[in-house]
Amino acid sequence: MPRYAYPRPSRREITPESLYRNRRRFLQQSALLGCGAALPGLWPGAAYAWKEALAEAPASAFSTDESLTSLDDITSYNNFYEFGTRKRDPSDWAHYLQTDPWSVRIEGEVGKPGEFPLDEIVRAAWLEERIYRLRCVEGWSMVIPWIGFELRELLEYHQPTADADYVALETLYDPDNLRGQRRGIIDWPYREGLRLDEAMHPLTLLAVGLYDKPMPNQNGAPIRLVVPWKYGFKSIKSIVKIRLQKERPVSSWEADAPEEYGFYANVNPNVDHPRWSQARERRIGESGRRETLLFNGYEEEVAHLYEGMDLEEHF
Ligand SMILES: Nc1nc2c(c(=O)[nH]1)N[C@H]1C(S)=C(S)[C@@H](COP(=O)(O)O)O[C@H]1N2
Ligand SMILES: [Mo]
Repeated sequence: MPRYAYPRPSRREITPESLYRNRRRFLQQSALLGCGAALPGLWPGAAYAWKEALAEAPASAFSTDESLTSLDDITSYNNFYEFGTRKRDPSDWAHYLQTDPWSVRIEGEVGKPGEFPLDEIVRAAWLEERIYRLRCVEGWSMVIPWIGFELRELLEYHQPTADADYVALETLYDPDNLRGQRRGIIDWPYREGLRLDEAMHPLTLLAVGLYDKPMPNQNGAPIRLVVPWKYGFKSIKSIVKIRLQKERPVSSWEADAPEEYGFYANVNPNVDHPRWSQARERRIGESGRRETLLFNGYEEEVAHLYEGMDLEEHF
């Protein structure tokens, strides 16, 4: 596992034990609050307490100072093929996505597999002060103030085994409500994958909100991945399953068009997509184009993950 030479946004080292203790403490607290009238304003219903607190999330040390894309653009120009392939389809149809109840299952090469309700996962992260706000360029088109916690916190809790080399993630499959899944746009459910060291990098977030709100449905409610140094499609939405495994997973886009979409998908101005140049990009809401930066500007933080690899071959 590589060493991280830069400041970590998290305040404390988290052991699985302390995470567990906090889960238990939080559950006790919730139970107390649930049966009394304690602090009604602060805890409007224990199940939703974390949603009310998102505005207080402190800034990540990795945030850019680029100006933010408007909430309106962030929520009306989306890729979420579960609702159709047009940019407006997600804002038109994502209200059908059922996000409550929601749980995330962790399985495969882990010492402690299991499925936890989303509320429990997020509230445990809140208690440990591990929720923060990362302002970064997403999908090379928008600058979004995400709110979330490091994927590695969740993975560490479940104790990856020595054979856990890769992480495979899956989106909800629910064709009754996700109308795009009634058509064979891709092989559903949407799948993505990361190498374990990429998944354990502190920049890799599980985001549960943006601006001061819980995640809008069209952006991948209630929990989605954010991998700031990769192209947008790696950031899988509405995650229900995370599997650790020995073999490299095949992502949906790779399965669909392997010559166009590689497993790594690192933002790289020097490697063109077969049908277009990737040297320049346009921010939504801006008129001109700008030079694309290697690893989306996070070269210092992530380049060591790919030392010795030919990035034209492993695109
Ligand atoms: N489940 C799922 N996740 C997905 C997609 C999708 O179609 N389905 N599209 C991807 C692509 S191509 C991009 S660019 C980003 C867009 O995220 P945004 O709409 O929040 O900007 O989500 C990614 N995650
Ligand atoms: Mo994308």
